[in-house]
Amino acid sequence: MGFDEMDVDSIWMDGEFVDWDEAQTHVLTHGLHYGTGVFEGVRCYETADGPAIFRWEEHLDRFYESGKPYEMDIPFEPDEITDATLELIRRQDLGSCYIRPIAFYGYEMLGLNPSDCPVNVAIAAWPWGAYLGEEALEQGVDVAISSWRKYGSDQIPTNAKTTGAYVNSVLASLEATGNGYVEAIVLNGEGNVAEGPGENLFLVRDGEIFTTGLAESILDGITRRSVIEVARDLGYTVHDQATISRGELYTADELFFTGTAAEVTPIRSVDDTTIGEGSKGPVTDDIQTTFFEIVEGRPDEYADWFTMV
Ligand code: PPE
Repeated sequence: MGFDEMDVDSIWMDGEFVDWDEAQTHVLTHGLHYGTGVFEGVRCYETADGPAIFRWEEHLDRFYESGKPYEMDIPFEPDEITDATLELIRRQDLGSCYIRPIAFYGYEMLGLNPSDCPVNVAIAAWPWGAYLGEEALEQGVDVAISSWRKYGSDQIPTNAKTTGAYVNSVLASLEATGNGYVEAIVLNGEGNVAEGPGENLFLVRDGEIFTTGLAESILDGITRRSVIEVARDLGYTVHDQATISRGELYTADELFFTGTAAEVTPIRSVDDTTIGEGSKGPVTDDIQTTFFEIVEGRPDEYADWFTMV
């Protein structure tokens, strides 16, 4: 669904709320030319006590940290970004929604060194349903190994959520969907599994859970961290710094993606090879069910994962 069809009218930009259509920038913006921006994707869930943002503090921390390698000082305090976000959700009367903060080097001059450019900051929020489709959450998705490798952290820091770096994900996504798959799995420079274009990856074997480690060229996903904790709370053994070879994917009992947008999405085939029974496996089901119970029910033991709107 395009933005035109959504009931949204405001964006917070550089300290003030502006009309959705007025949230514009110059075509000679540094970030547009060189991808020098950092962003976040955060979900707010409708709960019995009203909308609650899932793991806002963690996303906010990552937002500021993403700027560090680019020497980007975000010219607003975390409290200001928080207040703006809460107000943005309230004034648009949004319940469950997706929140997109972005900071980028702006308009002043071009040339690679952005030091003289201002840093612009914007926050938008809109309704966003299941990332890979409602059906994907139940049936699982068909994925293919991308011919595009994930860049290493010695090329572009993979723990920073940098706008320009997402061209790698765009290539993987175009290739996968062009070939009739829903999503890709991207290998790292060593040829081992990194992650999806916009998701982290989990593997289940003999009842134990594995997810690719932080040194495998992945984004340190906040859903990943949450799922690791939830799985351990459920009693599973979780290997959270695993190296997963390509071959292990095909013989896994279960595979699933995690991400803010993708939530917990089962993978039912890789390169046309059926994974497990070709449907959502029992461990994936357990974790997915618990994940949705937490984000929608906000139980006491996970209350500190939420920021009430
Ligand atoms: N890896 C990548 C490359 C990635 O982009 C995401 C999030 C994750 C892992 C999972 O991270 P986290 O959301 O903190 O659990 N991708 C975001 C952007 C998706 C988009 O299409 O845009 C997201 O899920 O919001």
